[in-house]
Amino acid sequence: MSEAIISADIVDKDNVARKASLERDYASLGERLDRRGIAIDAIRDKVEKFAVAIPSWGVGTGGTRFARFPSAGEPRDIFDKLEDCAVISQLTQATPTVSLHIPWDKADPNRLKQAASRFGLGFDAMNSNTFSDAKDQTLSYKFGSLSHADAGTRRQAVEHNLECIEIGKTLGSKALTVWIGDGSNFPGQVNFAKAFERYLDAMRQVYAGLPADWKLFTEHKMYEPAFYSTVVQDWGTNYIIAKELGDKAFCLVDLGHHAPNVNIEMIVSRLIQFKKLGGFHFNDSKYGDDDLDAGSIDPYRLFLVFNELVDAELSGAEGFDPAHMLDQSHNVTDPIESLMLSAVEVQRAYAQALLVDRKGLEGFQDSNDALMATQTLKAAYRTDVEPILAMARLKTGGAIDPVAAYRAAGYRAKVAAERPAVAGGSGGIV
Ligand SMILES: [Mn+2]
Repeated sequence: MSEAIISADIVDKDNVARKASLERDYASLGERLDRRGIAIDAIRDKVEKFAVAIPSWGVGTGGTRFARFPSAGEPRDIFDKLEDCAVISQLTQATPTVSLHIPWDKADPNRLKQAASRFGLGFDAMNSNTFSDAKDQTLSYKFGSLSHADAGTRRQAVEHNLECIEIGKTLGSKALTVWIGDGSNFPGQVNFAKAFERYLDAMRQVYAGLPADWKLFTEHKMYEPAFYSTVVQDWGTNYIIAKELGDKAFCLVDLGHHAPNVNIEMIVSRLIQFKKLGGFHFNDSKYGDDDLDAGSIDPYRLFLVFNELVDAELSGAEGFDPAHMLDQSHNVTDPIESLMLSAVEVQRAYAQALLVDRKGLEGFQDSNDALMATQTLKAAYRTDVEPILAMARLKTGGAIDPVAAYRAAGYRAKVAAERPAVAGGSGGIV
């Protein structure tokens, strides 16, 4: 039995006050879905099993590009972060794993494992960091890491990634995510082909260190911190990387790492079709890599991504098993509340996508009925699935209203008293 950080009495009290209304809403939605030939309990069962990993860096308050505004009760280290992640997991019952970032979260792996298992948490993909210089690092990544012109710097970056794998092996992680900031700010600064060849060569060495049952995820991003060229800039380059490295290499899609208006759901479809979709960093954005809460700006896009995922799931696409992770960090909300709501939004998109009349859609596509095809998607998207999500949480021991239960528990005020403010800390824009 894992330890609950928020008192069960507080969660129960809040749930009791909401339960009767929820049951009525669930029954009413069930009746309407039944008319569409959908069994609500089957959807709820799938939602219960859906999980998304919390990024350790997400529970700290991120800065803006220009400044950092610390909040009360921020986690001081990875052990505080794990406690915050445990709160999110307890109340949403949707986030059983944490994705670590090394060296930000570096600690004795056995202690980390022990701390996580106390709360019933596991570890998702390990994340390496060669986009900033760690304290006491010999060679700087100012001009790149895995694609650096200097062989010694590349070697150091490879060794860091191998170290992340070693730590992850003790923790029970099964994947390494690599995102690099390598690129250039001026035309002529780097030779595109040579830089990419150096990157591939370095990544082959990382891949060689991967255990047999692990996956390697590479994350593309069109720009930033480099603004003229980026070595792993888009899904095309990412696909080449995954193909070059081998069967354990896959592409990771961070929703914020594309130009505005790019058709991300179509990229997702292509990667599924050619068996190279590794997983996601879910977040939302208005302009660039804004790292806002999932579904906060364009929930329809999130739904359309899940429409592709559910299509693959239901058609039994070979090798289809994407990793779901959140990746967000900003400055104006309580990160625990934002992460809980993001996890719920990702679940919501999944539940809505499960409601799509796929047989009907196929018929409209085959008969070129564009209007009815798009209305078929809209009918699923417009369905308020909140009673399904809330019932799934209630059934698995979570909170009907996670934010209300969290606020009733006064967790932030409690940790603010226990955790003195620290200077620095690690935010993240990855
Ligand atoms: Mn990311």
